[in-house]
Amino acid sequence: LVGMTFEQERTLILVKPDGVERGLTGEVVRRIEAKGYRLVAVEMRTAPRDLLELHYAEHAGKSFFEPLVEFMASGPVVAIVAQGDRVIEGFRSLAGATDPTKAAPGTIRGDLGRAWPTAVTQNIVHGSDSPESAEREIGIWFPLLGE
Ligand code: RTP
Ligand code: MG
Repeated sequence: LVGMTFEQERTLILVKPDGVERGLTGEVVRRIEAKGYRLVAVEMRTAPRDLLELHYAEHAGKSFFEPLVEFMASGPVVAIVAQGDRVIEGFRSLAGATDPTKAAPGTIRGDLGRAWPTAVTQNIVHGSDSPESAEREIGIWFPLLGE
């Protein structure tokens, strides 16, 4: 392995209220671990609106912002910090496309996401989309988590 560098990254993953309600938390965690990523932190909680508005700040003003925050506050979520080699991109691959109808089979949203009666809003999981987002989101959900 001489000459190989391993980028140990961390990402913020959420099992959204639809995933928790449907009993899919274990399945999401299973896929994260089966891929070889490590769990650094796991916590179930019902997020207050102000935390969700911070988390989704980049979407403020968009048409789906209000329904999204409303939905995310509607029940408990499971917040996860996972670590591994290129885990940010890797978990986005595991999650699949935002719209469960378009998500490829083999992905969480493709295998488990329902096109009906839920909207795109309810797509089981969230995953940070860049190192900057991951650091920001981990700080929001787990402010006490060290390096
Ligand atoms: P996420 O942030 O949850 O990992 O999902 P994403 O990157 O694939 O999607 P993003 O564009 O960041 O949108 C965040 C969440 O907002 C909801 N959404 N609804 N047109 C719509 O109705 C719409 N677009 C996005 C989804 O819940 C999406 O995951
Ligand atoms: Mg996103």
